[in-house]
Amino acid sequence: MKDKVLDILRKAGNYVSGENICKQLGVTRTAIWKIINVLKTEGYYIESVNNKGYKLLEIPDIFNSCEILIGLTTKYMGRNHEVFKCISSTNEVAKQKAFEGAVDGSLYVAEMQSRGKGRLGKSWHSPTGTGLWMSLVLRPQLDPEQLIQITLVSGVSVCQAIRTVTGLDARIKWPNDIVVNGKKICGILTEMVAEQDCINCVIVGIGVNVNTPCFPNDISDIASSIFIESGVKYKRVRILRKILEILEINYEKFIKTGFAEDLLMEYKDLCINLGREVSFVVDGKMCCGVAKDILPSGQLIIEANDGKLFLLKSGECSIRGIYGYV
Ligand code: BT5
Repeated sequence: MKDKVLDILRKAGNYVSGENICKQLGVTRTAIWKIINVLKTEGYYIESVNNKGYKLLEIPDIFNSCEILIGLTTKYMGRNHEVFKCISSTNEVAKQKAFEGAVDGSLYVAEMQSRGKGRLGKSWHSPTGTGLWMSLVLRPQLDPEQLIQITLVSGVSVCQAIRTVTGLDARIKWPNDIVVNGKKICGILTEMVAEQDCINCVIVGIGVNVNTPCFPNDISDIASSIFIESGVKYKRVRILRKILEILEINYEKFIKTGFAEDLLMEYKDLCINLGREVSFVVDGKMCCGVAKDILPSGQLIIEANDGKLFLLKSGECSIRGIYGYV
């Protein structure tokens, strides 16, 4: 009912009388008054004027089903969703839900994560109200070694979504960081739930610093946000919807034609590693070289300073000049 009232106010764009809303929804004026009050406590700015009715003046920067679905053009990506105020990690929730049978494209989003995680046990700073912390359950038929390709497909999709909504020159740092002006504004953590030789499902966890005004000391040199880089505050749900839309298109392309064609080209166009001096770790040893290319498998080819070629599947690859590597 709340969504229906919101829908009427949104479509009207002007005052709608309580009586009119009652007629459309077949409920009493007291019921409408109560719903309007709930919406106001959620942050919707609704003006009530005698003899005119209600007018929606401002929509808050929150996640709820109505805001996620409004104007969303996807067929299935994000259509099944759940929003949490505070949760340990959306990836953990998504894994549990996947285990319970969550459908392809199910979305879990939180206002705040108490134990947001990065790769290899690292933590992800996920404060309340300013970032987009989301995880998707995908159920592709893939071999485990194709996990890296899904990571790259997600990376290219998130990067394209941020570019489309904000106009920022967002780039990808192989494999999974989205970077603006040399600082990380987004990280992606893909995890798989596998059975024997095939992937049962993939959890794609995406963390975007949208309106974050500042960061704790330990990451303030490497992290940034869309707000810091653009000076503009964006509704986080706008970025969420665009990610869902672009990811669905790219995911379907990936399922039909694989990663090797268009998606690889698009990824390379946005990737900042290529042709740059990088440092990387092989068998526990730090090496330096130049990133040469990305293979259709998703692996990064690096020519080390002694001429040896290395293929990286995952892990760290620092680029000279960004994140403090000089
Ligand atoms: C990542 O790991 O970049 C993947 C981050 C994925 C986060 C999302 S949020 C929704 C979903 N639920 C989760 O629990 N996780 C996913 P990695 O490449 O390992 O980078 C981690 C490193 O980035 C940390 O060690 C810090 O140095 C830095 N970092 C931590 N929080 C950050 C932030 N908010 N912005 C930028 N950098 C951050």
